[in-house]
Amino acid sequence: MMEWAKESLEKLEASRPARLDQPAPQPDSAQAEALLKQYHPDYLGHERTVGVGPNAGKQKFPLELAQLLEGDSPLEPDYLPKPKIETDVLILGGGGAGATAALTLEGSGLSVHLATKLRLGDSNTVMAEGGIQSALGDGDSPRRHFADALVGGHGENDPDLLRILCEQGPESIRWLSQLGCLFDQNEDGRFSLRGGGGTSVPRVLACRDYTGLEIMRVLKDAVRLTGTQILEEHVAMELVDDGKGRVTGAILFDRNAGNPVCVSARAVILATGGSGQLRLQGFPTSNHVGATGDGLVLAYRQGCRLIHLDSYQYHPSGACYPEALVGQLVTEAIRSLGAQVVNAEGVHFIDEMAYRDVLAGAIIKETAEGRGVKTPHGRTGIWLDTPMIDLKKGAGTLARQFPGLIHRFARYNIDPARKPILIYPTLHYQNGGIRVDSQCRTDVAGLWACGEVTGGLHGKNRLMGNSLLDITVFGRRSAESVLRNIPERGALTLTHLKRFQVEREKAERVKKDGSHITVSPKFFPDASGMKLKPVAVEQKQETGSSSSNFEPRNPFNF
Ligand code: MEZ
Repeated sequence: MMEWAKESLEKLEASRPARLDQPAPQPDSAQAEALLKQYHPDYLGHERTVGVGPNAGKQKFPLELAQLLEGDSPLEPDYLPKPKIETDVLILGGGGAGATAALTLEGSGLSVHLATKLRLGDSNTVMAEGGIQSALGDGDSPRRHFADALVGGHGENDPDLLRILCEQGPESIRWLSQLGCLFDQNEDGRFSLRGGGGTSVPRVLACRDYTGLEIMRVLKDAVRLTGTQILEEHVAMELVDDGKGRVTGAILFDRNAGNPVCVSARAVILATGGSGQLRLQGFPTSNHVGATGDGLVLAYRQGCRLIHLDSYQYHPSGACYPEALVGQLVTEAIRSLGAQVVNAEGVHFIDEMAYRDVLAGAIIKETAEGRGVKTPHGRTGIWLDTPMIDLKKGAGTLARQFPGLIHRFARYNIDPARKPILIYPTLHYQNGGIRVDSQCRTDVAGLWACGEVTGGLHGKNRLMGNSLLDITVFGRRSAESVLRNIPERGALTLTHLKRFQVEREKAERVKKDGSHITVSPKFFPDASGMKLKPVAVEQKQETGSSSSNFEPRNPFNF
């Protein structure tokens, strides 16, 4: 097993007894800053401003996202939407935030449609493993939760949003439990709480290492019992507006029928999730196949400001071997239970519970400076010494606490309880997003947003377990705000597209060189081979944007 890494494995095993009780080196603030500035992908200049829209010439965006924000709609601006569906509330996105919003609207008397480009539940929510934070433990409080998340977010979190998140934590766990989520409990019947990077006390509730899957299981079943009309395999192509700056619905594309469907809605809630599948700088990702940042593009064209989108989270422990698992999450909870990060020389080079961005920078540094382990596929990672957990906590602990991990690696004859696994940072979370107020209102009337598509809450580095809480708290809050403020039905136009096009024609960058304009949103990652059917879209779509050696192998390429 892993014969190609024999020499390094021997070094790791030789250093293990000494490492067992040794404190890990903690970077001081100057070292942490240097790791970020020199190695973290956010700081390497792979970004630019955009020439059009509300953030034009101001904030920087990753190059891949900037191109999409300046992109062309798959629809012509003079396309005249005719409504096929009339509803009160249209929710775009079928993950945890969208499902929570739908559940909250049940019984309100409003008609609700929920559209998802895949199936209900296909989302980053199901990919979340390690847990959900809530200040329920002894000595904990929402204030303490707030302080931890603010420090972790480099102090850039929106304080109102963060306060709401932390205060609503305990009530959200009650709500999820009453719906049927089975969070792990101790023998005394109290919730079992784990620590996470940056949590000053144990605060993370979990369902072993499939917490998001369990939450989504419950939300999905519950939504199917409501009056919400679920439009699966309906891709959101464009938001429509009344011609005076208010969103009044959306144009979807029915992937089965192969035609557009115009929905007139009094309110639209965007819950389209993240954008890891843009694979910034060619990084692998832990994200679901649908996470292509569609909501960012749609909202931006309507005039919504975006915030902190120069900041992405590269989860330090993405699988680096075997090839089939590259990019998949190896939950932080494993590190919090004692698995150490060790380089090719057997050196435990940093505290594995350092903030995610600092730890990711440190791992990239080790590999860049030649202290990583090369896989037979040409990748380089460092060890996560998983057998340490059973040594520290007793035989069988790893398998009991992380059945998902054991099962995933067993398919490739790897037993993480016996041998360490190789990890490398994976693109995990979109820290920034659409700017919203404390009622989840965007800059544009008629349009609300919640969950990963929004920005501000997590500042520039989200702590583990705050995203599952985010979708619960703000999924509910967005729906409650819609209930209080729902507008009347409005006209359906694509006026914003004309405005956007005019603005783009005037923009300096575009005048010089229009060749970079692509069709956006992206809808599906290149490697998936999935496409929208309309000819107009296929003709305009650019191909083969990134081909770095971080890209996963195409499994169809025999
Ligand atoms: O919130 C997360 O990102 C999370 C819990 C990830 C993990 O490591 O499991």
